[in-house]
Amino acid sequence: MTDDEKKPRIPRNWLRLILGSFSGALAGFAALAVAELVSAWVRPQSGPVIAVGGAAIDRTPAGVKDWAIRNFGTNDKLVLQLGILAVLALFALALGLVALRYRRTGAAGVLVFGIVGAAAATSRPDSTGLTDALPSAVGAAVGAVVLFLLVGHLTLPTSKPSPSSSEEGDSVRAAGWDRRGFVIAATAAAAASAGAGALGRSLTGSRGQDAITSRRNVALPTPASPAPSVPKGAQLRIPGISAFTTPNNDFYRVDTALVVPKVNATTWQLRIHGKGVTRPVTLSFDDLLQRELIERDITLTCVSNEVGGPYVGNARWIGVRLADLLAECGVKPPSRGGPADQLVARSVDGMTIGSPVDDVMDGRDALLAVGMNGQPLPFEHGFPVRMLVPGLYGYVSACKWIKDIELTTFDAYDSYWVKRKWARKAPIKTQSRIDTPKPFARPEAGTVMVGGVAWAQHRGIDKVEIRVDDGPWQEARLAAEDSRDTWRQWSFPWQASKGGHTLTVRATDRTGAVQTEKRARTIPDGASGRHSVVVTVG
Ligand SMILES: Nc1nc2c(c(=O)[nH]1)N[C@H]1C(S)=C(S)[C@@H](COP(=O)(O)O)O[C@H]1N2
Ligand SMILES: [Mo]
Repeated sequence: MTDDEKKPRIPRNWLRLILGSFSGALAGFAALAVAELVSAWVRPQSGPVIAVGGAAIDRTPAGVKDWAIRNFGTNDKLVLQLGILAVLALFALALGLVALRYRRTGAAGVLVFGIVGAAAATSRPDSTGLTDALPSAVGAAVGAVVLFLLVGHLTLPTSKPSPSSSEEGDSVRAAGWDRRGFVIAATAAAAASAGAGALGRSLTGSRGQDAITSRRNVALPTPASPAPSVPKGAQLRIPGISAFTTPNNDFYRVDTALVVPKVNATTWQLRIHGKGVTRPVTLSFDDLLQRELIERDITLTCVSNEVGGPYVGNARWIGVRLADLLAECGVKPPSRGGPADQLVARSVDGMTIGSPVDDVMDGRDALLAVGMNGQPLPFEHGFPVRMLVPGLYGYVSACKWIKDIELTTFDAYDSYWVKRKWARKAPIKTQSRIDTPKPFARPEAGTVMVGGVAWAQHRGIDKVEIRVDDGPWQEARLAAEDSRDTWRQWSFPWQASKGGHTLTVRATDRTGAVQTEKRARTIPDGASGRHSVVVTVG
């Protein structure tokens, strides 16, 4: 009796199926690992998962994108990439099974994925040419070969009986595979792929070193027009209230970039051109730093921020006044007879963001920002230069990693989000948020400090009111105002009685408009309605 007969064994057919799908998975792994290595050499953005992910983001309907941001927040990109990997894994397993029967077809199936990845990579807006196809193409070719070879060991001809037939040898041959050959080939493929993948990862990690060095070497000049210091009373000392100035690390991030662009400031350029630009220019980062810089506190808000949501932050920015620069280039706003009503900003990653020229040039502090809270812009927030226009949602004003400004018309061009059904123009809606108490908090009866923030950028906040349950609106105490371009804190000492209560907040801006109670979704031009919080007083 051999060992084989004593052990309960997986039926041979099943084992073969398992090994077949395992071969598919291994081929997929090899393809991705090799693609990772090649993309480290081409560009990290050219890898198949990043390219397909980017294409998926661009094709995601507005509603789904909003749902993803809502449910996954800044993790939306991780979830997307895991989703792509899961789909790939399923197909890889299936191709392995196909290859057991049809060896060439299975291997060719791997190539189809290479074509999809290559097509996605070369059609990305930031694609730098056909070399972007290489990671997917080379990866898929290697994956196809791996699958072909591995499955070869599982599909030995069964007709020829082995001359040196031990009992075990017979059973293995009869089932149609070469166990030793398979184990050796699979181990080699796995090890080589893991090595290629790890090498690719480490090369990608060390890429962008020039950009990192260029950021480290930035010395922000003292602004000619510094921001007045934040008034003492602007930051209330209430536990749980948002910091008046949001630290860079806590500042929300919303963008479509699966890989944060690392731009070298020393080679960065910004071109300004288009309709009515009588003196087009191309500026370097140093050109910008040598201009007169201004420093301003500006609160930025995302159009995808739901009522009570987290996508709003306030920072102290340093930058060049965009209106002055445009005027030097000969740009006139339409209100003064200029031919262009839209300013389209383009980023190095292919984003396009359109802002009304009239807003940019109406005297507000629209910036080409180079500094955020005393630091060069963090890479995540647009290093080396981004745009900001106080009073407009980010998707129509705040282009990060900017490289090009084109003057055109709203009739002639739809920017990225407008193509995806968001509004052409989107001033920030008057909003307020209760920061404390948190939803479902259980404060003790007595005085409970209610506090939060309210914003109506470029109009200013004049009043905040609180309503307890269905009671009357009661005025909250407003913190000192920093500027009408920033949010404003407020507090309300609530005499809380035992039981469940709903607190609701509303703000009034300086035009006298009261924050509407009409609920609107974020699409197409920002959420409206009133934030409320339910608490149980004990
Ligand atoms: N290049 C680029 N710039 C971009 C975006 C983007 O996806 N790509 N998103 C915009 C949106 S929708 C917002 S709300 C702000 C967010 O800026 P932050 O990530 O620095 O908070 O950036 C804007 N600028
Ligand atoms: Mo946004």
